[in-house]
Amino acid sequence: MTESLVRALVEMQEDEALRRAKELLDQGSDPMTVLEACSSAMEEVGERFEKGEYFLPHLMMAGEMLRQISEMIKPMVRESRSGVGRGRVLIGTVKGDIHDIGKNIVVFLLEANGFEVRDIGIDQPAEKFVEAIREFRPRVVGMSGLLTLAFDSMKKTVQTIEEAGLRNEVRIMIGGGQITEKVREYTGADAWGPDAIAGLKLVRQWTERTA
Ligand code: B12
Repeated sequence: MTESLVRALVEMQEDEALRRAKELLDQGSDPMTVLEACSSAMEEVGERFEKGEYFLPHLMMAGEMLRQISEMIKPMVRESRSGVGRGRVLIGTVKGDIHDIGKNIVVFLLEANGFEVRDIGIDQPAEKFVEAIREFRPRVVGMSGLLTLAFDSMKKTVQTIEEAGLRNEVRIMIGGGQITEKVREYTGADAWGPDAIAGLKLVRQWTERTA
């Protein structure tokens, strides 16, 4: 069902990709399945980039197609899952990294489920996370990063939160394409999530337990 969407994304056929995504959604496909298909297409785009077959403009085009598909999905997720103020989550992409499509998906899924989210954006240094924790007082802090260099930024951010005396006040989750349990251990975060739904589950678990 989703193969033609994946193909169109990988082959950079923007109109066809958007048309196919809309068709799938109109036919009642689960928005999360459509997003998963997009992610697997991005894997292949990334691989072509690594092999030197694709270049930066291809990554940019891929990002743009994905952004537009996320925009299509947003209202559907909002419609299907509603909730009331359940807790605060602070989220941002760590220093040195400007990827934000995945983070934005995490944000809209959390908001759709009734969490109050403050998104501090991309390329955010550790100090900005600390500043925002002091101001916003979230239960959960989420850090996103797709580059391998983001691992060090995440580690530094966890350390800085600890040095600021705020580590016991928040649970920290990390996520982004290359994150694994090993990376989580390295950074000192409490948990990691492979996708937005995993992020939502963590936030639910943490806010219910301490509520
Ligand atoms: C689109 C794209 C871009 C776009 C990003 C646009 C944007 N607004 O985000 C642009 C063109 C800007 C870009 C730039 C670069 N990119 Co780029 N990019 C990609 C690409 C193709 C797709 C990323 C994406 O959006 N995926 C889809 C989303 C939905 O997936 P996701 O982000 O992983 O998010 C999901 C989960 O991970 C999770 N998640 C995400 N965050 C969080 C947070 C929490 C808390 C939780 C729980 C879960 C979670 O939930 C999301 C939804 O399910 C990837 C390839 C790939 N395999 O990912 C390369 C990739 C990430 N890029 C790469 C590179 C090298 C670059 C550049 C350095 C290229 C260059 N030479 O300039 C620059 C870096 C700029 C910088 N400083 O950050 C490499 C990274 C390699 C590495 N080991 O570090 C990749 C892996 C490509 C590759 N295979 O070589 N890129």
